[in-house]
Amino acid sequence: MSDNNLLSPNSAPHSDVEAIKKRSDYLRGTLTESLVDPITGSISEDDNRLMKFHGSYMQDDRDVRNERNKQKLEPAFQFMVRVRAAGGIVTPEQWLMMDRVAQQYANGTIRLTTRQSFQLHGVIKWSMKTVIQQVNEDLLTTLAACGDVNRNVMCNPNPYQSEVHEQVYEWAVKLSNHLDPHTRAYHEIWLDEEKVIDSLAGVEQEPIYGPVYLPRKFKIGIAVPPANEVDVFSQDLGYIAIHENGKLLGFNVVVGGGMGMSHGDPKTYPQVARTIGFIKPEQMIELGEKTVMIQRDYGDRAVRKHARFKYTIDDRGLEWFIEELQQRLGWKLEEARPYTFDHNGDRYGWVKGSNNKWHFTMFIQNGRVKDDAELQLLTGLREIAKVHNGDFRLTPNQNLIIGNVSSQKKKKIEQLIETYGLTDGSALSGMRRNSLACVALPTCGLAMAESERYLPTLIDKLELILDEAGLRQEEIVIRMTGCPNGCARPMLAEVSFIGKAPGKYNLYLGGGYAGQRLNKLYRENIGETEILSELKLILNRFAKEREDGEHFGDFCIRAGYVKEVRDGMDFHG
Ligand code: SRM
Ligand code: SF4
Repeated sequence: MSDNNLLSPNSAPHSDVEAIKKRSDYLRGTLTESLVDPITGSISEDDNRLMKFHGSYMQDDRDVRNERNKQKLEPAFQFMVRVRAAGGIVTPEQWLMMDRVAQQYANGTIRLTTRQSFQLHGVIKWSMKTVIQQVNEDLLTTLAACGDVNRNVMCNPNPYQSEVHEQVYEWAVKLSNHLDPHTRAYHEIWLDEEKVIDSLAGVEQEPIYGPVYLPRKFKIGIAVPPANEVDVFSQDLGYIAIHENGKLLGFNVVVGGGMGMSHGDPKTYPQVARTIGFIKPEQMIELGEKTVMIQRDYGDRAVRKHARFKYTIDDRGLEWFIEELQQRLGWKLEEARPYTFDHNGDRYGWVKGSNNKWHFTMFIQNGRVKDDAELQLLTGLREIAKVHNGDFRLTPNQNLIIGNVSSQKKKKIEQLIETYGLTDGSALSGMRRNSLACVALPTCGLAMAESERYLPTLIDKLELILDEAGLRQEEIVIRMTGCPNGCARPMLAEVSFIGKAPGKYNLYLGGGYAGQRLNKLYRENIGETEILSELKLILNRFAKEREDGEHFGDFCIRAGYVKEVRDGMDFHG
């Protein structure tokens, strides 16, 4: 237990970021000036910290970093822009806007993220204002897509399956709106709104966050059993919809999940969220608000690595949290209700919804929407968006649902799907259909190894092993990240790779198929040859010795490859 965390936030020494937030005047800093500075494509470190709250990160193209350095040029500075919509649902017009902006101002690709948001890469500083204005004109936002606030609220991406799914989505939107920051800085800096409030005189307020916002990012996801696409146990705060006979009864609440850790630092670890009780639907917003405020007041503001809500809970205890929460709410949670999860992957292909509309879930490799010699994905989706009058739904598995297609439009959309070779995943291996990779190189400044650019070719090779073992259709959840921050939630996969150095990964096994259990380190710092030989042995044995219906992650534990991890604090042990 860290002593730091038990001090009140005001008495502990604060990290530099806390000071930057404090003097930023509700996230203004000197961003306006930095953005027009013609001398450099970068912005100051202080402004870069604030920029995150506005939905963007300064990056540089790491593929050309050394070369530019040799030529004594400044790094190829560029910005990543994250665009969010609760539950990842957007209109065809919004899709077309993203497509247009990606081509005109970014690197010509759209990235669908693991939290149902969009990312654009390669935007130069001087285009940032235009990009953010265009995003807002079409009623999407970048505000709070990053930064020490509540992030995009994730939600089961299939609201059409039943009325319960629709209601849950509506709650996700309400909660998301409720937790949005109130600062007008965003509107002033990006949307040219005049500064009408004198924030320094104390008139401007952040009723939930206060002037220094949260100690760290905060994440919420809502699952509708039996599906756990949102990986509810990875969230700081998760809601699990409890429904009976088509009626939403309420939510079980889970708290204190998170993925990020550092290699070789046992004080940092991934954690699965734990259940604290059941609430009625109309109580979910108040509970969300109070939970965020508890983290605001008790989260560690001294050590950012230790500032996530999972550490606040683990240090102080779940009982402490429940008591603090109930005291602030003025009411008690009921006992958690039974439910079961049976998968965290997407269900592909066409399905008719409860509203008689059609919905097509398509596989998008690692969420990257682009045109290349093999596949005109960006163009195909653009053509679909031009005729589609339903919606697009980004899934937590980096895939896309063409949602709410009317019977009249279905034929046309089917034709376009065929013309552009878009896939429902049925011709792919079960492993590829269940794969996730984070962005990593060349844009992510924290990447230690490739991820998005490497996992597809590694799977090509693993597929040869799967074919030989008769496991091609076996659904195996496989994930890769370029570093241990866990952006593709690899610690919850049945098999995962976490980057250590170029071409080297730690191999983890034994995660739960439905995202209910963390995996465990099996081999450290290995390259492709060793990865393939290790997995060949295990997959072959799995094919021969598995029990009926047994999933790969469960087998890895039963066969003794790794120990079961019940609590994140045992992840490294
Ligand atoms: Fe993430 C940081 C990409 C989901 C944990 N994440 C980053 C940054 C911004 C790198 C940076 O700080 O410089 C990455 C930008 C890369 C790039 O070039 O685009 C990045 N994270 C992503 C995305 C795009 C991965 C993807 O391939 O889809 C996801 C965007 C989500 C969104 O739309 O909001 C993304 N990141 C996640 C998730 C998964 C989730 O939220 O469900 C996690 C693990 C869950 C969690 O938070 O515990 C995650 N990202 C991190 C962390 C570790 C936080 C920690 O607790 O220590 C960092 C590093 C940090 O914050 O300092 C990070
Ligand atoms: Fe970057 Fe690491 Fe996140 Fe991958 S997991 S996007 S390498 S921060």
